[in-house]
Amino acid sequence: MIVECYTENNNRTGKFKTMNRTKIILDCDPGHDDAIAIMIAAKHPAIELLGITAVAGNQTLDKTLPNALNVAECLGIDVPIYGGMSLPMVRDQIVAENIHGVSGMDGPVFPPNARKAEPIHAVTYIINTLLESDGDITLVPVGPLSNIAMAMRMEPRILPKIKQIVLMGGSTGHGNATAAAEFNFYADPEAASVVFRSGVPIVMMGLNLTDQTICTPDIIERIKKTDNKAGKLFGELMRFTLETQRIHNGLAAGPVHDVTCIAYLIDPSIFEMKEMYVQIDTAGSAGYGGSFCDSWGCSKKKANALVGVSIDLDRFWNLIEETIRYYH
Ligand SMILES: [Ca+2]
Repeated sequence: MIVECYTENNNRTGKFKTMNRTKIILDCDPGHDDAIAIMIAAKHPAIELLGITAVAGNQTLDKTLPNALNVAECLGIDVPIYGGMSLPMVRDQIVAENIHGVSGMDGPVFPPNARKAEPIHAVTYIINTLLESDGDITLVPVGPLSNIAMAMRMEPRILPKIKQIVLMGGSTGHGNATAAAEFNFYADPEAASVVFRSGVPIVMMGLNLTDQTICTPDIIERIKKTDNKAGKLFGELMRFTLETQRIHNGLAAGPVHDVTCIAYLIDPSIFEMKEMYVQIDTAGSAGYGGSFCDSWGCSKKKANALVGVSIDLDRFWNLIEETIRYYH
């Protein structure tokens, strides 16, 4: 579909004057930064959000799924939402309650929500949608990769149907769940391994890049000036993680990790990327869930991922603000 995009002043932006909208399925574990990824994906004219699938991650599925429904209801986002895997493929479950709170998305308080998830499993939805597609759908997983890996294992015929996978997870360097492993990969390392060995084109936004997207108080104030429901929710979400990330991870404020995937699909020129061979450690020792990114080509193996290495933060936050202004 060809769309035209206008700024809030109804001036043609030029940048997004005409474009093919990128069809995506957003697979998430809301999650504060997941909520903002939903917010941006649902409103930016370059993205066609086909569906939202929830997975256990930052919290258990009985919390992440209602969180997704609450965000959608709050912002008037009319896309189907599906519940998926409530447990990892092999390992015991972990959650990130220290960062995201008891609800998985502490901070905003939502009114009672009558909206229900669709009556089929997220993995079934992903399989059916891909099989019926023309191979033009991008999967955007921003939580543990349980839903995506299970879909690949249940129905391998989906593999050539996936245009690409743009994911948040892993790191070229440090972890945040362990010294070696980033949380999304550590929460389901076997699923991450299935995805990275699938042969599907992968774009990886890891901690090395996403930790730079810290949402400081001045950013929160700037977004607040949008003076709409999305800007208000943004502030309620980020004020909570600003504090927990400072206490638990020593960061100056809370990063919006997952949003980098949506920003990349809207404007990849914001990012510097590098092709690498990425291998996930599933051996169960100190490196469990770690992503070994062969940035020097030591392994001589063909690259299986395009990995984010740097980001233009000014342009990134401009894009976030511009998209939030589309809400009324
Ligand atoms: Ca997430």
